[in-house]
Amino acid sequence: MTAKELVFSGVQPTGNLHLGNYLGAIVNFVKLQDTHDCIYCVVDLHAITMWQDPAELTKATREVAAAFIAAGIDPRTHIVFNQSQVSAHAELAWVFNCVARLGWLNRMTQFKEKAGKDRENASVGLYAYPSLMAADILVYRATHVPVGEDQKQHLELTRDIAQKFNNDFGDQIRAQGVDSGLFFPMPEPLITGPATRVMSLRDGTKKMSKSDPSDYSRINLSDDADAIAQKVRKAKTDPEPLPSEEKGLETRPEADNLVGIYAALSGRAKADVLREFGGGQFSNFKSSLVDLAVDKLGPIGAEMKRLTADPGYVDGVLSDGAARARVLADATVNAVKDIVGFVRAK
Ligand code: AQP
Repeated sequence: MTAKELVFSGVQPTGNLHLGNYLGAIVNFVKLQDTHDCIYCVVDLHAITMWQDPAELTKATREVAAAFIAAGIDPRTHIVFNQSQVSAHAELAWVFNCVARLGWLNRMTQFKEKAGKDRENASVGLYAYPSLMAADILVYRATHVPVGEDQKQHLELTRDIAQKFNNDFGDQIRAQGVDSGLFFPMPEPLITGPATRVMSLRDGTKKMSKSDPSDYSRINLSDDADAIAQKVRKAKTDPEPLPSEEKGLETRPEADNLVGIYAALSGRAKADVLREFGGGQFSNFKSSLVDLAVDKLGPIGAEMKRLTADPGYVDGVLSDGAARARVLADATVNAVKDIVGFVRAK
């Protein structure tokens, strides 16, 4: 790792942390700890872009932090905190609201999906969400951002904002001693790992999501063995046996998803999984998938339960992480204030 490489990513405390969040994001967070300095954030400011019950928000914030730790993130070597404790995120987001263009935000598919038909009634925060996400990343001048595929467009917007800021304020940035004029780096999305897009267990064409009204659509990290077994058994399939080759999954989204989940959890390639289960009935495959999922997720769920039973410990981790994050983030915001021309006490 070069000294300049820094990883940042976040997860929203909106309840129902699921297998998609785990395989698409958290598994990669854990791996990157060995090669990078990492900052992992529970993005509570993002969560309130849609209504959150305050008591549930507090609980979900602790639950995401517990999931990070239970999955293997070390909050002493790296930084784990919740976003609202570091006000620099919101301050930089305001500057970025003034850098980003309406046309850019109008193209964001996540806003369109989440606002749905009742756009007029969506919060301004939901619309401006990508500016805040850009601030989360750039306030640490992070270079690498591990995310699921659904966040690709927001990452592109983050790069556009970084570039426009660097262009708009090039002279001032150079006057600050940054000869290249690149005050903000162009952060790279890391959309890698075993399952960048895990689909709903009820509909293989829809992303597994926290907000799906059916709990049977997802495996939650807090699910016990019985719940995992029931959900996998009830997962939608088709009447055909499993194919023996990967191309046989092309027109079978539900089968493809379950095989993908099995492959991701077992660290094997899909083709290899099909060599073992191809030609067989779904019921046998599902039994093996239940055993595997319980084996892999059970200990994480149990550790999350243990940690959330001690909110004092979790809150301590978050406030310690926030204190360390604040030092880094405040330095960036102070430099931005100087670049933009804001008067501040020195
Ligand atoms: N289905 C998924 N497959 C792979 N990765 C996923 N991620 C989310 N869903 C999947 C990744 O998980 C990280 C944290 O997501 P988030 O909580 O910040 O936001 P989200 O994408 O809005 O999560 P949900 O579950 O889809 O929530 P709702 O229902 O509110 O839309 C991100 O890196 C994301 O890519």
